[in-house]
Amino acid sequence: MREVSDSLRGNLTGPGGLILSPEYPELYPHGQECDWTVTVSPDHIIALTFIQFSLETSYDFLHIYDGPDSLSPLLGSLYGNEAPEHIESSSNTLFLAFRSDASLSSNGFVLQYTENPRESCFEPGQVRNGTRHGNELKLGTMTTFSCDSGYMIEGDATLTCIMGTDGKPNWNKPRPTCTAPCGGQYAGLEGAVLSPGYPGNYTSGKSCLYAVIVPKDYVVFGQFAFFQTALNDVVEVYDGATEHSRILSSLSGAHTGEALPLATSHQILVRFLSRGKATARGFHLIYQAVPRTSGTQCSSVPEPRNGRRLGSSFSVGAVVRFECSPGYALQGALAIQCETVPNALAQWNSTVPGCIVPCGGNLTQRTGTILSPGYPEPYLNSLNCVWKIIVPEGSGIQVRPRIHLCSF
Ligand SMILES: [Ca+2]
Repeated sequence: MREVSDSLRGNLTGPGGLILSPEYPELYPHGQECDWTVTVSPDHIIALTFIQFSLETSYDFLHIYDGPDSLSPLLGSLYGNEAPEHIESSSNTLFLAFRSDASLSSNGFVLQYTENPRESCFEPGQVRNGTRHGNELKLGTMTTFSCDSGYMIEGDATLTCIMGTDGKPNWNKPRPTCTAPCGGQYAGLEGAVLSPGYPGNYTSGKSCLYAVIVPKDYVVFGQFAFFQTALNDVVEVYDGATEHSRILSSLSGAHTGEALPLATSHQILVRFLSRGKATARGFHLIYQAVPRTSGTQCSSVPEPRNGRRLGSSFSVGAVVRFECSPGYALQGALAIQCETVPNALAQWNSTVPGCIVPCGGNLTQRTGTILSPGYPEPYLNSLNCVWKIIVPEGSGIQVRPRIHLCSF
C-alpha cells in the first residue's frame, strides 16, 4: 500500500522540469494541500506551460504566485478546465499551491517549467508532421518550421521573437501547422503523396488530383507505405500527365506495402476519389525517380490477360517468358529480353505477347481444353474453326463439356 500524504511540499530547482498533480494520471485524491517552490538560475525567469489542466470547477484550485511564497503577488487563480497556455514569472522563483476539497475529483494537471533568459520568448513547441529549426528564444531571434515530405505548411514558416504590446517578448505570429493537402504538384527525385488529412481519416466527397513529375531522364517508381480506403473509395494511378494516360494501378481496400508497376514516363497522375459515407486513413505513397538510361531498367511488364508472366526482373539482360492459361495460345514472342540501346533507354527486344483463343489447330496433348474464339467474350459471326485432335493410336477420345453454372 502506498501512503498518501495530505500535505506535500516540493522544492524544484534546476533549469526545467514537470509538475504533476498528485497521483497523475489517476484522479487526484480529496483533501490535498500541495505546495511547490520553483527556483531557477539568478537572472533568469520561469516560463510555465500548461500541457494538461482539469480540476473540479469552483472547489479545487491551483494558485500561482510570482515569488517565493504565498505572500507574493498572485499571477493566476485556476479552477475547472480554464488555464492559460503559459504563465511567466518576473523573477527566478514561483510558488504554486494546489488544494482539493472533500468531494469530486478530476484528472489534474501537467505543467512544464523552463528557465528562460530575461527578454526572451516562450518555448514555441513542435509542430506535428514537421520540424523546428533554431532553439534561440531571445528577443530578436527567429525560429523556422518545415513540414515532413507530403505535408504543406499553413501559416508563416518563420516566427520572430518581438517585444509585445504588453511589454513582454512574444512571437510575432502563431505557430504554423503541417497538413496533408487534397492534391497538388510534386517534384524532385523523391517525395511523398498523402491522402487529405493523413494520418487522420480523409473526409467523404473528396476528389483529389496529385501530379508527380520527376526529372526528364527518369521514370517514376511508387510504393504505398500505407494504404487503407473504405469500400467505395479508390486511388487510380495513371502512367502520364492526364487521366487519359494508361492506368498503372487502381486500388481500393487494404494494400499497404504494395508497389506500383514502374511508369514508362517521368510523370504520373494520382487520382483519389472518396464517395462513400465511411472513411479511412487513406494512403501514403512514396515516389522515387528511377534512372531510365542504359544499365538500368526496362519498363515494367504486366501479366498478360488469360496468362501469366514468368520472371520479375526488368533490368538489362533479364528475360521474361510468358505462359497462357489452358485453351489459350500465345500470340507474339514466347520470351522478351531487356536490352541496352546506345544513347537511349533500355528497351525490350520485342513487344509483350497476348494470350488468345486460337481458331482451330492441332491438339496433341493427352488432355486439353478447347475454347470458342474470343472466350470468355462472345465469339464473332461467320467463323469456321477446325480442331484436329490427335492422340496415340489405341487411345480413345473423350469430349467433356465443362459448363459454367451461375447462381442468382
Ligand atoms: Ca474536489
